Amino acid sequence: MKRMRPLIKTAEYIKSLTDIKDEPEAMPQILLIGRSNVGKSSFINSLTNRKNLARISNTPGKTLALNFYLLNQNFYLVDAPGYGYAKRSKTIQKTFIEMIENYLLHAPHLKMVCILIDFKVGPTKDDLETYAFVKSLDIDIVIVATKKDKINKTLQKRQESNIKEILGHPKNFFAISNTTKENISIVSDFFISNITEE
Ligand SMILES: Nc1nc2c(ncn2[C@@H]2O[C@H](COP(=O)(O)OP(=O)(O)O)[C@@H](O)[C@H]2O)c(=O)[nH]1
Ligand SMILES: [Mg+2]
Repeated sequence: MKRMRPLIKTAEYIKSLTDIKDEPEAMPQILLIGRSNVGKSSFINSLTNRKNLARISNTPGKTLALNFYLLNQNFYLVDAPGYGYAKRSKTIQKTFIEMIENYLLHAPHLKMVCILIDFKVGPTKDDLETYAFVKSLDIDIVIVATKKDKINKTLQKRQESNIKEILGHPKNFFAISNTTKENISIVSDFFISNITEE
């Protein structure tokens, strides 16, 4: 079998910020959002084929910052803190929402929002609210369902249809696994072709 060459050739952490006006060098950006523990950090590591570029944790951190990772020297993956973290105080939760909304509304280089949902859990209320909000903006969206490996193979197709149904058949949808790496290269390809076509 022909081995595919890695699509993401370089990846580096650039900086963390709370206000988009402090963004690094202007380049296209893909924002990753999802609830805490959905597998966002693992997804960044899978895409970049690195074990520890983004920190994987069972205990969601309290830091509220947008983390910028530069890929292939030509676009950023932006890791936002997870939403729906129950232990977060009301004040911090408010700051979090303001930071994300401010970014979504005022980031000229934001090209796409990638909403991560848990394949096994399906879309939560928070996921659906986030999806509705992002849909109301003029920006491309891709849904990535993580942890596909957690569902028995024979039930995966049905689960995928259920999720798509709940989401109203999104235009761009991928179910992936950070454990088996299923469909990771398809998502890399999707990111790269959508970010560079202008
Ligand atoms: N089985 C399985 N576990 C995963 C997958 N992705 C992430 N995890 C696990 O889910 C937990 C949270 O992952 P993390 O990447 O830190 O989530 P984050 O809070 O969204 O950044 C960790 O224990 C990961 O090992 C996946 O695709 N399959
Ligand atoms: Mg994380």
